[in-house]
Amino acid sequence: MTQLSTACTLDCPDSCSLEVTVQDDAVVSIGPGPANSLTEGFICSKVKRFGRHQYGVDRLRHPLRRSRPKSGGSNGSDSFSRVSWDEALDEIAERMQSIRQEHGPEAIVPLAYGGSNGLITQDTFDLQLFDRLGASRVARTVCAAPSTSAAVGLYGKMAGVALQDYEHARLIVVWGANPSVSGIHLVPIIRRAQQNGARLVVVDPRRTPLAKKADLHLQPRPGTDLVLALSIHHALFESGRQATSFLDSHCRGADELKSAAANWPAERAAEVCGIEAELIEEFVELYQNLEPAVIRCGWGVERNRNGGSAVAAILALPAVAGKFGVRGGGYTLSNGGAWAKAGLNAMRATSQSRVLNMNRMGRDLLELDDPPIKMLFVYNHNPLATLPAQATVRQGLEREDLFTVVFDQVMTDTAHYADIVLPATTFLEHEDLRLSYGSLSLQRSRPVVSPVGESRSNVEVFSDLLERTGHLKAEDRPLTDEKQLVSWITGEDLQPGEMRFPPGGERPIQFVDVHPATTDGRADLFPNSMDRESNVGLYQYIESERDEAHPLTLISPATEHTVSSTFGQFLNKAVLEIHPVDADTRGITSGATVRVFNTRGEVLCSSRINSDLKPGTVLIPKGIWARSTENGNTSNTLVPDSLTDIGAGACFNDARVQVESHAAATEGKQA
Ligand SMILES: Nc1nc2c(c(=O)[nH]1)N[C@H]1C(S)=C(S)[C@@H](COP(=O)(O)OP(=O)(O)OC[C@H]3O[C@@H](n4cnc5c(=O)[nH]c(N)nc54)[C@H](O)[C@@H]3O)O[C@H]1N2
Ligand SMILES: Nc1nc2c(c(=O)[nH]1)N[C@H]1C(S)=C(S)[C@@H](COP(=O)(O)OP(=O)(O)OC[C@H]3O[C@@H](n4cnc5c(=O)[nH]c(N)nc54)[C@H](O)[C@@H]3O)O[C@H]1N2
Ligand SMILES: [Mo]
Repeated sequence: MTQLSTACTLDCPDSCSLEVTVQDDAVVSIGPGPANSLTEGFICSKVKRFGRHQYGVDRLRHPLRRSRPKSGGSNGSDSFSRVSWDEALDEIAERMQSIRQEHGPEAIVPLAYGGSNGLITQDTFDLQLFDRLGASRVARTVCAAPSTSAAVGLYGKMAGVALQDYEHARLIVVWGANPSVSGIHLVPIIRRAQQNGARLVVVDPRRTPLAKKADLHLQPRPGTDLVLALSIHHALFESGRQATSFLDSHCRGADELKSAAANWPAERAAEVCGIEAELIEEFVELYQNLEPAVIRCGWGVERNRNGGSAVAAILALPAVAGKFGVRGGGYTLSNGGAWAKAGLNAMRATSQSRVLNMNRMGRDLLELDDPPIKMLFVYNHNPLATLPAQATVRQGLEREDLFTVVFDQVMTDTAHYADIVLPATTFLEHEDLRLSYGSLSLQRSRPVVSPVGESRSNVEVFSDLLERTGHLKAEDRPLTDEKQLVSWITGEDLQPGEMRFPPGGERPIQFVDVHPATTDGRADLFPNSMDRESNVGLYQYIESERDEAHPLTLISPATEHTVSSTFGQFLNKAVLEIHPVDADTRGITSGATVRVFNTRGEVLCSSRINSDLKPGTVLIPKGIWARSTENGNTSNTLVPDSLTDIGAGACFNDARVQVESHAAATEGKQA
């Protein structure tokens, strides 16, 4: 048995360092490694059990070619037959050439998101291939697009407070984040801070595990955070408690923010948010008086029509209240931007081809002309499970005249609609470099075992396709060796088990060690670019229309069982969570099969009554697969493909639905 150090690349802020025990070229066990101080000697149960993903029945072991039509319930592995890599890649390369000739290069669309990929398996030879072909480009907006707009606009993506430094805070605000599942290493740090006397505030429409431990829980209606944040600004400005000297010397745009906030005195805000005005005042008192104070802004805030403005208003709070400049004070969102000046090499694209928003991919597959999409190359992504407007995505994938390649580790819901399926390696079988967006670290992830079956890495496959399409250049060749690619990107040898930190260090203090990367180095509390991008203007609240037929708001946050849709193959039945009051009025009992519906479609699944939800809000988890519901539809069937105010992001938590017991629905139809 050997123990090998590596790092987890899955889409999670924590980026754990790992120790993998290997015997006879197989993974025996996976545990925490010592390198990343955030890992603190424990890892999540999903990665501990990664072996079942690596060696499970759903793992793809060789290339497959479709042998039956896509539509008409042809779903299933029996629609495919095994082919060799050469046959598969030749066919793909030929199709690329012929589609390019007949329809133009933009008829080819690379569909990737890459949340669980590092600097080796995303935006290297894949980027070169599609760039040199002149394929359409895809805006990766399914996550973090509105938050990124806000973080760039206000602070030029300044590095955030290190999660380890939350231990120094006297006040911790967890706003629209659920670290108990989505980044578990923050939880013991918060617990220790609380033991040392820190206060905890949680802002979330449901009573999350941390909300249960909080001193104050604000439970706003989904999508109303903008109003809540502005009312806090208003209270600070109105009572003269804003940090005037900090605003004068380090910020711009405070006056514009102040006047937008003036629309939201606590009483009016409380009504829109569905919370008591006294609770807003209590928040203001805590935030004003306690120091250091830190806000962990999560991604639950951004996924609605007000998402961009809401994140911006939250990120502006530490500036207005004067919370920067001390260890454990300020905010944390994504720390990805901390690496901007780290001197890492990257492959670059030059093509000016059209850009498609992935949140509209279903619509684009069905409607786009000039040219229509003729080839979809899916990798690092499971669009049928994770994109909005699922019915249109599925209809698009069903097009017989669309040539679809799905390159994945397992037979995903999307892969069932492929013409060619290619088996991919996992992070235990290939090289990667993980830039963490939570802990401030760059780590090397490396193959600890040989690939399962005939699976190949992204670098192997995309460089091979460059070769087959005649686009591989002489200077590319050395870098097709993944180890050389690692050295080229890092500019030195980063060994497995080592850590590298960005210029501001592992635990930077905001406005001391790191500063806004805006043009004048000031925080911009009212970025004009954001104001221009929004139809209504920055910090202007967009009310949701009343929809009597669909009065409930569906949210679909992360759960402990999956990482996005990864590991969804292991889930049994998905459940809809509903508040007892909403269940009662609909005659729904716990465990009953329910029909959750709106004009986009319906989900049939089991139900669970949960008083932790805010009444009027229901929940179906993110990332479930078709097999987990009665009718194969998941939350994304009900999610609109409307876009956020700023950043063109997805509105996952802005779906309006109705719920009825399935028994009632069937009786209704019979009557
Ligand atoms: N186990 C696990 N970990 C993950 C992931 C996973 O799928 N599973 N996904 C990873 C990825 S891709 C991401 S982006 C992060 C996301 O991690 P988080 O930032 O935690 O985001 P979400 O899980 O989307 O939602 C967080 C919370 O926002 C609440 N929420 C929903 N709507 C609103 C709203 O309008 N306002 C407020 N204030 N709260 C709201 C939800 O109830 C939820 O508790 O986690 C990463 N980590
Ligand atoms: N309803 C709802 N939907 C959501 C969300 C929500 O809150 N609600 N959240 C959204 C968020 S935050 C995100 S980030 C997206 C993520 O959505 P996706 O980008 O679709 O992420 P995953 O579902 O993890 O799918 C990634 C796929 O890539 C494969 N893969 C991993 N590594 C490699 C590799 O090296 N090579 C190849 N070829 N394949 C690889 C994995 O096996 C997996 O099937 O989902 C979004 N979808
Ligand atoms: Mo995400």
